[in-house]
Amino acid sequence: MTSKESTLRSLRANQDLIAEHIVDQQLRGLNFSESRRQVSIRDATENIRQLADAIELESQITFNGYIVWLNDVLKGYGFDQSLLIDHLTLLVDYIEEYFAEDVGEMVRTYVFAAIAVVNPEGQAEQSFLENCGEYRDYAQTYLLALIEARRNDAVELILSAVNRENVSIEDLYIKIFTNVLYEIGRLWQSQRINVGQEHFATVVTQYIMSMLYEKIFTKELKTVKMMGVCVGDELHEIGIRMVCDIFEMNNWDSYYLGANVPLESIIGELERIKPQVLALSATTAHRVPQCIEIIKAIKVKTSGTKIIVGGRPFNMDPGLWVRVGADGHSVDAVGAVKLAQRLVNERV
Ligand code: B12
Repeated sequence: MTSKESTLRSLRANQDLIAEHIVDQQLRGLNFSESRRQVSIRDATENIRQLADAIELESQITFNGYIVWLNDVLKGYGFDQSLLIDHLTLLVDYIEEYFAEDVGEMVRTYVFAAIAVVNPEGQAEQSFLENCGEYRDYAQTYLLALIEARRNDAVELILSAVNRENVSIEDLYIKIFTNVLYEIGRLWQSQRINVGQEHFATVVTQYIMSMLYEKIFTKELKTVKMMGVCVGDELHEIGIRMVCDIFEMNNWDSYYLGANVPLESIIGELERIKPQVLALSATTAHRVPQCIEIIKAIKVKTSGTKIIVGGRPFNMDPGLWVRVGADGHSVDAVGAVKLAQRLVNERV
């Protein structure tokens, strides 16, 4: 067995035990209720799961991203960074003491590299609206309307931008909506807005996307088809919906399946619709191992469909798409269309 295999086996088989041990070490002498202890054990188990996923994917970058994110979340709750560092150090100490030497070494490497990138001030200070370019004012006004629950203002702003100011749907999706939603996530992560505000922003954005459908879907005859779906139990579906819409606008017939589609149904739909390209989307690194399973199964059952992947973990770790067995990756929806076109042309 390789070091990677034995580390994965050790972490996955013992995650509850390890989590319980480090939480008890960390809470020793403090006055914590049993229910609070159980919540801490659940959170610690999640950290071990994320570590194991990163080791499986050979992606230090996604584990670093997770720890930086966790640090910001804890900071939002008023916890000092030392809490997280102590927690991670206890994890390494425990693994080194009770598991094989190569397992301890691998865990130490991943965990200490992640600790090294955690910034004491938190990483969440730069606004995503900085990436909006000439659309910064629209994005700022839209964000504020969403946060203040002014739905009609938000809708009117965007419809007027598209219908009267000629803002293209590509720019609206990628420069305005994507950055505003990332910013919503950042504000939620640092406890500056609540879950309700985040959900409201999502729903209003989806509502406006539906209002634009007559501009996206035309009756033209199209010769190439693509299908878009989220992997496994990934619920973040707006990114892949944007990808499908942009394909549709670029003379592809798009089949948007959304989230929570069982593997057998994906395969069934591939056999029925026969798209040239399948676009898989993952937002949380935790779902990337499921992506590997899906790609493996599809390549066995169907042939000829090119599989492209995208979403947060693939944008963070530029080599990840190769390790999951995909045919390509692009950071956004416009790039996805160019990539798919290239892959389809390569086949002929
Ligand atoms: C809206 C939202 C939700 C909604 C999703 C609703 C829906 N119907 O989609 C709900 C409430 C369900 C949700 C739930 C959760 N969320 Co959430 N969510 C978000 C938020 C704010 C926006 C997501 C979004 O729509 N982004 C905009 C789209 C357009 O961006 P995108 O997906 O990256 O897509 C672009 C590219 O990546 C690319 N692309 C996407 N897919 C593909 C595919 C291909 C093939 C290609 C080529 C390109 C491509 O194209 C798109 C644009 O061009 C993000 C913040 C963020 N940074 O994204 C957090 C965020 C992703 N969520 C987060 C978390 C933690 C969660 C939960 C775990 C919370 C919880 N405790 O329950 C759950 C997990 C649910 C699950 N099982 O998946 C974290 C993830 C942190 C991490 N370390 O992984 C984030 C980053 C928030 C944060 N900053 O803390 N969430």
